[in-house]
Amino acid sequence: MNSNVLFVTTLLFTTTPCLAQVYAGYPDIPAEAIASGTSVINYTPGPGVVSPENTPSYALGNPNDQATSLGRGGSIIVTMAPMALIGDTTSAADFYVYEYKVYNSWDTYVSSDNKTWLKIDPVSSEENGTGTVKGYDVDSLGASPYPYIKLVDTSNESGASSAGADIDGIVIASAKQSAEYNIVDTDTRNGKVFNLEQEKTSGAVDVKIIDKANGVIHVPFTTDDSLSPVALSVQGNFDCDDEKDLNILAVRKSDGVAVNIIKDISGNDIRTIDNSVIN
Ligand SMILES: [Ca+2]
Ligand SMILES: [Ca+2]
Ligand SMILES: [Ca+2]
Repeated sequence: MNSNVLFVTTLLFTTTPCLAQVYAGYPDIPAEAIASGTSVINYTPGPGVVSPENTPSYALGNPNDQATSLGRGGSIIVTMAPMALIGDTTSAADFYVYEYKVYNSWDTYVSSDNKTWLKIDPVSSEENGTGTVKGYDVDSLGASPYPYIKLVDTSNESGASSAGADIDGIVIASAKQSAEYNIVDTDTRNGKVFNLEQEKTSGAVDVKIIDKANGVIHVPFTTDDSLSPVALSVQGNFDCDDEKDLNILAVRKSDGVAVNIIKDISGNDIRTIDNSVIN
């Protein structure tokens, strides 16, 4: 009896943290993030939004207290390539929008082709002093993958450089790969598999990380056909933290020079070595 109770307690403590994704300050979400916005397809701010709040890339990646303001009636279209949003086959939210500071309203749409847009209403909304997090369930719309998400300000707020909804990040909890890849090299570390790969159509280069539970994230190195990837090495402590860092060797197509590009597993640049100037 006692050992059963102990077992159940241990299980709860070891599994619960995996079910929540935490971004500093914001309300937690009951899901694991597997992708976030990787590129902005269109940004059309309303009047009066100026630098730095008109920086479209602030809406990409994980929420980090840097937000793109939409302005009155403004909009932004974001993709999460090489991933595409799909339903998780339940009524749980499949993606989350993080809006910074004082709440400003917006409408949310998804699209399979960047032409036909389906409006989607939130199934959850949490707010605190840092901002607002809304969750959206795409199973209610049908089963196709949605590579595009569009947000349109409805706040009617104008006159400030940060007017309108302030989009800090879009976090995807259910997604699949939207593209085909050639795998160039592979490495393993601490039970994770790291594959250096190139997308067949666009030439985009990334490192795909597969964890023990077959969870997948992609760390982009280029979004275009500018590199020929050669080799991958996964190592620690390039930037003196405990995270593993990714070192790829690639040939830069513009001048044929071999470069080492080193990023952390969140995709942040650490160092690039141009081998034509290193003897
Ligand atoms: Ca769902
Ligand atoms: Ca706001
Ligand atoms: Ca941000």
